[in-house]
Amino acid sequence: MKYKGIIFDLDGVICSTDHYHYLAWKALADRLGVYFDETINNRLRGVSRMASLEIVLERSDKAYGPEEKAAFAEEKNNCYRELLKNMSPADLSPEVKATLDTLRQRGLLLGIGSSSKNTKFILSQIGLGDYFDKISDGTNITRSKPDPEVFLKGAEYLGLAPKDCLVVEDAKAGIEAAAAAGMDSAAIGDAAGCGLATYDLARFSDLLACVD
Ligand code: B16
Ligand code: MG
Repeated sequence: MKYKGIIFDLDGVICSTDHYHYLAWKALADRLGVYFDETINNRLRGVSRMASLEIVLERSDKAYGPEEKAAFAEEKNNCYRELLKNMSPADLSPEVKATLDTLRQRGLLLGIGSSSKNTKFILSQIGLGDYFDKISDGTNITRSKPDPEVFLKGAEYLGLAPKDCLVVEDAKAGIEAAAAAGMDSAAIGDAAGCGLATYDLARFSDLLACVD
């Protein structure tokens, strides 16, 4: 085996919450009279909540202080969490679940490395509440991807050296974070083709060929 563990990004890798993020940011932007569309939403992938807010407010004529910004982020998150209640185990693709099960059967440790502070809620919504061996997420980091902190903590929680971990990511910032952590990476979706990953995946199950 090339690796002892795999650290998965959550949003865009295990499941898709993009549309819910979009709807919640759009509701805030509309209330503030700020233009927002799907193209701007794509720039928020893998970016922390406060950094996402800064991107949303780029189109605003008004400057806001830290307290107003904290309130906006909370407003967006409350709306987002309401929308996440619509998620269910049907939002976990059979291909993703079967691939995870196979990786586990092969003896690999499986962890999460996500920027999201809603990781545990999302995992429980899609029926994976107790599935992963360890979770490193937005609640235990101080620096966002492309900083390697979330993956280094993930490896530490799994009890593994960085060189024994493979990261799976859909955001370029996440692939950069894996490289900065000294870990190989597999890019899927948006990040595939960025030229920085160890492997590019056309589909999730292609991961099985990367670990042999
Ligand atoms: P939250 P990931 C990221 O998750 C999302 O891709 C990004 O769009 C979001 O802003 C960020 O989590 C923070 O999420 O507001 O739930 O704390 O891709 O790193 O799993
Ligand atoms: Mg992601």
